[in-house]
Amino acid sequence: MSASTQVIRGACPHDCPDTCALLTTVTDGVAVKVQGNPAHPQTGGVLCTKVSRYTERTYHPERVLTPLRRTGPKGSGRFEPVGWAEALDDIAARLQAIAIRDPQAILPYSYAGTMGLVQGESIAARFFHRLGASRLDRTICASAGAAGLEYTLGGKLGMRVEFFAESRLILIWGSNSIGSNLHFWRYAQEAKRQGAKLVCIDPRRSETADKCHEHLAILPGTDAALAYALMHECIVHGWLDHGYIARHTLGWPQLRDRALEWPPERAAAVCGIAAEQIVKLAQDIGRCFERQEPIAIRLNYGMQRTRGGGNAVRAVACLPAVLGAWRHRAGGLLLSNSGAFPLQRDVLQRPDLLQRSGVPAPRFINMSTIGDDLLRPASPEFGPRIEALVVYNSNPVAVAPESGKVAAGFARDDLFTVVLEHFLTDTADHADYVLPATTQLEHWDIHASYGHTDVLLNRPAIAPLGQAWPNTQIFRELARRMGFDEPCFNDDDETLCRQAFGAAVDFDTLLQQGFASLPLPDAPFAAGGFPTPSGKCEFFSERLQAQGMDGLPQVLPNHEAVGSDPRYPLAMISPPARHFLNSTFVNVQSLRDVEGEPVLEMHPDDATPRGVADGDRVIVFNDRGRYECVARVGQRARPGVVNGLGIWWRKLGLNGTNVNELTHQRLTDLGRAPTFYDCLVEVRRA
Ligand SMILES: Nc1nc2c(c(=O)[nH]1)N[C@H]1C(S)=C(S)[C@@H](COP(=O)(O)OP(=O)(O)OC[C@H]3O[C@@H](n4cnc5c(=O)[nH]c(N)nc54)[C@H](O)[C@@H]3O)O[C@H]1N2
Ligand SMILES: Nc1nc2c(c(=O)[nH]1)N[C@H]1C(S)=C(S)[C@@H](COP(=O)(O)OP(=O)(O)OC[C@H]3O[C@@H](n4cnc5c(=O)[nH]c(N)nc54)[C@H](O)[C@@H]3O)O[C@H]1N2
Ligand code: SF4
Ligand SMILES: [Mo]
Repeated sequence: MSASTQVIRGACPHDCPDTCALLTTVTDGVAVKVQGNPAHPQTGGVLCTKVSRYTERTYHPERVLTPLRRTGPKGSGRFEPVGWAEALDDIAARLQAIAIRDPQAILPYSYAGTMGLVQGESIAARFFHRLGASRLDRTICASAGAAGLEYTLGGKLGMRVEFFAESRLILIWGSNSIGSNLHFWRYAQEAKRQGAKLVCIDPRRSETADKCHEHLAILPGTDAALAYALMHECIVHGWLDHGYIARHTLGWPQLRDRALEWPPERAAAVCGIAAEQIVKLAQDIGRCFERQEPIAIRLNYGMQRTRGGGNAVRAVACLPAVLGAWRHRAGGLLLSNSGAFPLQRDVLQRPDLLQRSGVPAPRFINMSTIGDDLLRPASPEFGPRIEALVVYNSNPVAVAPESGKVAAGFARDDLFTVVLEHFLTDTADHADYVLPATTQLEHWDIHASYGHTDVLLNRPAIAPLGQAWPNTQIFRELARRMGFDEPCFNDDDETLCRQAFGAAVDFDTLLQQGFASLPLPDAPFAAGGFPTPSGKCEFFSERLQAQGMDGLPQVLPNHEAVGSDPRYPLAMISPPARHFLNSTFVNVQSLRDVEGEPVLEMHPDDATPRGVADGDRVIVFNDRGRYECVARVGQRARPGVVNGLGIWWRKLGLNGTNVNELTHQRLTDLGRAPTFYDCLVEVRRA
């Protein structure tokens, strides 16, 4: 290694449960290679293909490297370079003018472009709190499942991912682990080598389903019915841990009665699969139960994007308690462990600053209905019309549902829009100003994880490219111009990293090795101790009942259930393409080359009667819009369901739209989340 070569420890910033530890090799100030840190057990020295190409993204010739001001119509993507001072002075003045009338007419829009706690919601949150802007209800991904867990287990807590390697039966439920949770899949494979059985529950025959022993290709949104039928079989056959149920659960008699209404035949009709498949899975569960072998469920967010998503998570989350699976560290369930992190959110985000804004409790705007909300006039219920948007870490024009309306909202001439970005995305194309942000290789950050239980530190590996600034610096400079003189706006990024967990995580360990494991028990609920009001796993939720809802997990039909509209006979789901991460990486040529074109997977039973052959260009449509893509006819799709793999940039698609042109803005039962996979369409040849 030459004297000018260094290796810098970092963390993958992407919205992925794996939160890998990175090692970036820097030669003469240039990042030449990004690898997985072999010292971090969860990463094991391995990265996914996407992030192995990180330098290609960082040094992409189309990176935005100076502030830009719009010169063409909104959406045209025509801009001119402008200096930082000029851009920030103008932005501050424009926001100030709106804030004087009503700061709630200003809305921040952000999500998980980076999962970093510092470049995510730290100075930005302080800024918008101090301003009194509308608050964003961040629901676009996980809030239905989060609510389902919260009402059942008491929080986003579950099995430690590493112990899946010791499980004997693993249900991979609503997750394409090979594509979106690769490091979990390594543990599942280890278990498989030790003789475990793997079962995939997914409407799509995903890459993961290919590699499991069994695949239950249920219709989207029917998971609760399946969970109840499995409970039915456990009750009928006596595969019940009576001791665990008695000591650590609430509402068993009611749950038992409800489950007995769901024999496998009834559930099979709802799920669109053979009853034998359900019976067989129940027998696998029963066999493990009788041998006292650990049974584990890797639940993931793919199964909570339909109307009943929250209740479906509740129903599935009851199973491990019924079986007493939590007694073993390799048994139970994992959806997310993010509740295990001792994050000092209020220290980072300073919601107390709302008191200084003059608007102590600004309204919430649900990010999943941004299409409608941008087009909504002022009214007593809604409040002021949205006059300004500040977007960072997100690409709503591509990722939010019913994107025709989102794009129409962003195209409003009377809307003032600022976008902090790396690239001219579909969203940035609609901005009045685009501000160049640094990437993970160029800034400090600190990370929790939703798939493992380690904290990771990210140190900058290279200097910011061009004139790019970290999000934090952009908001610090805006705060100064708005006259916000609270000392917390001077905190630098390393200080913010230290504030995130305070004394709860040893910062020296992070500085030295790049990661630190939380001190957690091996089996979180082996002896109960659920953080619910009752301290038990709540099969029956009095909190939900008090809100006028069913206290038990419900089986809810989709908003757009199959058969409910003869014009649109096909259900469409839109799970991620493996080589993109949401809409990130779509503009990285080597990854786009692998994905080829926007694809719709169809079963031959649906393709043949429509005269669609493999490789044909097709139009997918419903009342909301049309999306052109290429049909891939084969066994990945089950009959009656088409898979429109996401999430392409609209402008890189075949007709300037993407799959969200077809999705709608109706929400889930719990958690106010979008229902991307609850969508009816029809398909014809282009
Ligand atoms: N490569 C890659 N990795 C990613 C992402 C990405 O875009 N690309 N996205 C990241 C993000 S933001 C998230 S939230 C996580 C998501 O993590 P996961 O939820 O594990 O992600 P997916 O791979 O989308 O798996 C969802 C699976 O659910 C299936 N599915 C759809 N509807 C239903 C249903 O009603 N019931 C059941 N049982 N299954 C259903 C889909 O066919 C799909 O195979 O992944 C993260 N990782
Ligand atoms: N149809 C359909 N729609 C979906 C989904 C689906 O499965 N199907 N999945 C949904 C899910 S699970 C999610 S989580 C959302 C994801 O939606 P988003 O969170 O909006 O994710 P991305 O599309 O990856 O866009 C993130 C943007 O942040 C930018 N970015 C990254 N790091 C930084 C930074 O440090 N600073 C700044 N300023 N910008 C940065 C990236 O360049 C990128 O353009 O999409 C949802 N939309
Ligand atoms: S996207 Fe996921 S698997 Fe890939 S490097 Fe990042 S954390 Fe690891
Ligand atoms: Mo997500």
